Amino acid sequence: MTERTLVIVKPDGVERGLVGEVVKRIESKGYRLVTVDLLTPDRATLERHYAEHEGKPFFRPLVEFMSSGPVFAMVVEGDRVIAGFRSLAGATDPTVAAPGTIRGDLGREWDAPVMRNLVHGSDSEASAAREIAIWFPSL
Ligand code: D4T
Repeated sequence: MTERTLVIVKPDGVERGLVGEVVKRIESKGYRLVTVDLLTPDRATLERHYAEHEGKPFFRPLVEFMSSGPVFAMVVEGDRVIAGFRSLAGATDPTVAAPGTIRGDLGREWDAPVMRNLVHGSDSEASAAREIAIWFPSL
């Protein structure tokens, strides 16, 4: 089943020069880039993107961190890519993410807290549709 998902290389990943590495893993797996953008997101965009976390203690720090520098956002297409990219990314917390995953291989323990986990990937079909509309409204 061909799906689309929103993937973001977060500010820590862009700053460390890991965009190419993340794209390489996505393309090597057979997924296709539909569109990409390098941008510093504004708070309003991030508040919409992370609306489900509003009110949680990490919400404000997360929005501040995500707006602190450029991110590399992309729409990725492929067979069951929503679950597939989350499996490439690994567990949310890089300190426990399995080796072989983006967060497990590249996440650094001393970069804690957990919001500095290099990448974002949509977690369901509904989230993917919602997030793609926020980041790429013309698609
Ligand atoms: P994203 O959404 O970035 O792909 O991450 P996950 O899907 O793996 O994790 P999430 O939605 O639960 O969290 C979103 C974002 O918030 C940061 N975070 C999360 C945090 O800073 N502290 C926390 O306790 C949690 C749970 C990391 C990812």
